[in-house]
Amino acid sequence: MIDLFYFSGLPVAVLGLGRSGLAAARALKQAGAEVWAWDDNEDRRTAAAKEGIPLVDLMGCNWQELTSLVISPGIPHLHPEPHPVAALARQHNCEIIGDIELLGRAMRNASYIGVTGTNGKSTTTALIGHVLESAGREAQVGGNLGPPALLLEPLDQGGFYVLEMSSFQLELTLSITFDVAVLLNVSRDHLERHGGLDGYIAAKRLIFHRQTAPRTAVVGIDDEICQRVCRELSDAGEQIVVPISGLGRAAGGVFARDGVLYDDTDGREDPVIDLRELPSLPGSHNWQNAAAAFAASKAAGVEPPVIAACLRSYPGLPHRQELLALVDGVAYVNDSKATNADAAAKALACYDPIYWIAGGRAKAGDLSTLEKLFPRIAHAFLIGEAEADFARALEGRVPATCCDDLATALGAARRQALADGHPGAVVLLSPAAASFDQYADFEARGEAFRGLVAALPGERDEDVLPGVPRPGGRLQ
Ligand code: UMA
Repeated sequence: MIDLFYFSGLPVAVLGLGRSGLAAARALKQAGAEVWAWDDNEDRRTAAAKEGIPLVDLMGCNWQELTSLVISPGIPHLHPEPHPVAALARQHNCEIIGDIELLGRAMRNASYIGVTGTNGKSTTTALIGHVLESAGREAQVGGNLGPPALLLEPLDQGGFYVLEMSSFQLELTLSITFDVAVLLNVSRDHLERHGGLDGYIAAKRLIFHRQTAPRTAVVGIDDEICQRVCRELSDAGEQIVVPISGLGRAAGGVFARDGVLYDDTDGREDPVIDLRELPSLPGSHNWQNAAAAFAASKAAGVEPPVIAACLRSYPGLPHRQELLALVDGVAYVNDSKATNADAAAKALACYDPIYWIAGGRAKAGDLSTLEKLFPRIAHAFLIGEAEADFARALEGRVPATCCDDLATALGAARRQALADGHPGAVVLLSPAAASFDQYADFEARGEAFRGLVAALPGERDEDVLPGVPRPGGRLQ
């Protein structure tokens, strides 16, 4: 746990006692701060009180005494409307910060690598952490992918915090200047929390805040928004800018062409590794993640051949195109992390034929961006609040069945895949929707799927280790 010594003896408000907020309240209490904690959910308050976290109703307290409100990233403080407690804080000139800001203020000598983007940030963060740790550097990996920042270990000079930064967290982090900042891609997501697309892009760009050379910006150029950001940063010339791509040449940067990773940062276009041989990084989206991890790790001082060896040994993350089992010749892939259409597109592009389980709580954007991939989908099995909308979007294009829940969908998908008997069939949970209508979060949804798949009858291919993608990655 991080020592928040600088708040010792001072009152600090904490709103939200979920994963990040509870860790913040504990760290503040341990540092001797006077914690005023609150959560709108009574169960969360009761759980916090049980472990001695002092509760104070922040709507009725004396704000003159407070200088800081530590707010959980999931709680709106600007859009669509500020939470009433955030509004009160602002009214009283009380700073509104997040748990990662608390980490930054405490650990001033360590280096910071931040990773953001709409999709791929967990994989890239984990990959950079894996490279640094395997290369013998001291590294702590957390943030949006968990563990929460304040549960990480303290680090001194020479140590690296590798942090996945959501747009919510970036808005609440004021004083970290990232030594290496990665922006992977931007597509429409969380727009309601940022007052629209421009606000979302502005939040993502905070990752480059105050960077000057030799600090490094690693920027994806596989979408138009990030291409523009990359151009603007290069023109401004403040920091070193390394463009990255999973789709083709990125002059002066790191890129994958036809699956082979090249390093052109020294203008030599050195081939690094054939990414098609890496089972845990299937698809061009993962090649972009690998390019970003390569560029970031090189900027952090790791030698290219060492990075290549570490990419080879990367084991992959749960809930991201995670192959769970091969039963009676049908593969079951858990991609519960795909909470929007753009993320689902990445997985849909990797398999054929697909028995697709999708749905949940719909987000901004619709399935029209997936149209090119429809021919790969043999049948869709729809769940959750979005099922009627998704069924309408697929009508006449992809056979679809409304199944309400995951267990029913899995059963139906399995029966259909077995009846069709196509080689290479994949039952893919890649919901293109949030989980909150039926589950606590995407992890709970993925774990539920894992449990259901584990209980399937049939003959299993024991070469497929749960949690480790199958050699070859692509199952087609
Ligand atoms: N709460 C209130 N009032 C409200 C809303 C919420 O009191 O009006 C309380 C809830 O009752 C709950 C707490 O706030 O107790 C939840 O706070 P939170 O939503 O910020 O969740 P945490 O458990 O603290 O998890 C957060 C991140 N969640 C979000 O950003 C929504 C987690 O990212 C992150 O892993 C964790 O901190 C540790 O750093 C998850 C996520 O979904 C994975 N992130 C989004 C994404 O990836 O798209 C950004």
